[in-house]
Amino acid sequence: MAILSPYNRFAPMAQHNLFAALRAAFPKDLDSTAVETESGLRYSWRDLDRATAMVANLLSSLDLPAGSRIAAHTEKSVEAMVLYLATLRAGYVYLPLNTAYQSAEVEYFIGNAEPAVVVCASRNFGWVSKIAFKAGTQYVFTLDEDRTGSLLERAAMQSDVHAVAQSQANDLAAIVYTSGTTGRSKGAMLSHGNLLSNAKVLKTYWGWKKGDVLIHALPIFHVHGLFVGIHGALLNGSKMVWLSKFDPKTVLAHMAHATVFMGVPTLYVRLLAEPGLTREATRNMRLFIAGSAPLLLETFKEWTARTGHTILERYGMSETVMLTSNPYTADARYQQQSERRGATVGFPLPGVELRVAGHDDVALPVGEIGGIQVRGPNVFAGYWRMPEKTAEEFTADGFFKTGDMGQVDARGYVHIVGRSKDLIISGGYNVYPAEIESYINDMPGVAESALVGVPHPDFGEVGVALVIAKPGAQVQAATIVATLKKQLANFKTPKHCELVPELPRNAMGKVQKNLLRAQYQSLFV
Ligand code: MLC
Ligand code: AMP
Repeated sequence: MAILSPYNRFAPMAQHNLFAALRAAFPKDLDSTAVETESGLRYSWRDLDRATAMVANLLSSLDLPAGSRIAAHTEKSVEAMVLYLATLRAGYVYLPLNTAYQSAEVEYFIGNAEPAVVVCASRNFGWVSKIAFKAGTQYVFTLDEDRTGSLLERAAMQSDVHAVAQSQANDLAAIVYTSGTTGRSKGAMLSHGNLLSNAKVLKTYWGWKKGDVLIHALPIFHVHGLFVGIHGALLNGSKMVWLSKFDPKTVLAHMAHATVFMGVPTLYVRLLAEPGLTREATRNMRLFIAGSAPLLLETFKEWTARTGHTILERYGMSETVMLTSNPYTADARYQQQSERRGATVGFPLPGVELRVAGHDDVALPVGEIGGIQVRGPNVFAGYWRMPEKTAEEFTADGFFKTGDMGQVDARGYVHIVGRSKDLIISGGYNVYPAEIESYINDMPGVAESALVGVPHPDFGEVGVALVIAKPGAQVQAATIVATLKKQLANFKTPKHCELVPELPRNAMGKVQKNLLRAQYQSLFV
């Protein structure tokens, strides 16, 4: 029987730090390859361990208050992933920012989150540091794709041994900004417990196994590439083929020695345009996973016809990580259904309670359409410093209102049929119409505008802006687009802009966006 020393009378606190769990899953052979880049660089598991220790030691040496946010506005690189893992390791809170965001967007996020540390590309240091120091940030480091920058220079002076910070399951691990269901962008607060519970469920549900190799081709500013991809591979001790940017030919070339691929629907559409996508080219692959936006049934079917593989579609959100998934193998809860069905997002993941509810937040009968609401260990703690907004998005019995409309069919499959939130999902990126409209409305000569999403063969959905000019004003659509390009992330720029004499309105005077969507729906298809 173990005897506790009088100096150690309390049982050690359970460790809930997400990095500790990922580190524990590293394979025994630390010198084997953990990450391989498109340029042939190889990082061993030992490299990942040492590099995260050094960056974590650097962060720890800064004496930051507990709960400090570490913001990253950096291009995708293995070192950018190391920064994420080191932030977890040191017990701080990671704040990823898409590098497409321009100054007004970055100013909002940094002003709202007040990070203690900001890491950015050296070419952006001038304007990013100005914003950060104004918001009270203490340290701004640089990190570039070619493994240079002050972050790594400073980390190189640190020890490569670091004891992982002790974390509770409820401690914050990351804040992910999302347009949410209404209003300005909100920071979804995700805990170590949220992220780890979801990663563990997916490891089993998707049948991760020894020898799996993930092709990682998604950006790491958002939930899909940052959490689903990285946690999936690391928790399985699996190698990643790390591509800084999605390129269909490069992805195809790596399929011969990989087994798992994850992508937003646009990636599948672009791969299908490659004549090299064949059964032979995908022979070694075990699993193709799609999500972040609706996968068209025709893409799903064409993929099966071309490759013999059935895409597994799943559904998630920044606020909840993954919620539902088509089955990898038979799911005992649903009469051993093992079929991956196109145009559905499968079943609620183990531990996730999902209901389709009416206005009274009560579950509707099978087949009826209502708002999708969810509850579970993966659901976030709330929006950063927005208690009222958080309260609005939860029901009295603790379900989170996703803002997606759906139905559950008789076999238990969840179907997403639309959104109650005014949101456009373009190539897997969220575009919040109210934000774009406010920028257009502020332009000289503009009286009013409306942005609607219409079908697009490549991006799935894109924004179309309809603008009314003030009487007598000379406003050009091309000028509006060019001005937006300078002000906002490029993916938010409408793909079509048109001056119109009026907008259709209902009796209350509200713009009828459904009529506009119907009018412009064949513009690109
Ligand atoms: C680029 N452009 C886009 C765009 N991406 N426009 C609309 N929507 C997008 N998603 C713009 C470019 O700025 C350029 O404009 C023009 O379109 C053509 O660019 P491109 O070269 O074809 O784009 P590319 O760089 O190849 O990027 C396309 C892409 C990328 C699909 C690879 O958008 C991407 O990686 N998307 C994935 C997003 C993602 O990871 N989402 C997960 C969110 S998490 P111009 O005018 O400059 O020529 C989430 C939760 C969950 O949703 O469930 O997972
Ligand atoms: P985000 O706020 O970027 O996390 O985006 C989350 C939103 O993406 C969800 O609320 C859905 O509207 C959408 N989404 C994610 N996966 C799917 C999917 N498989 N099918 C349809 N929509 C999806």
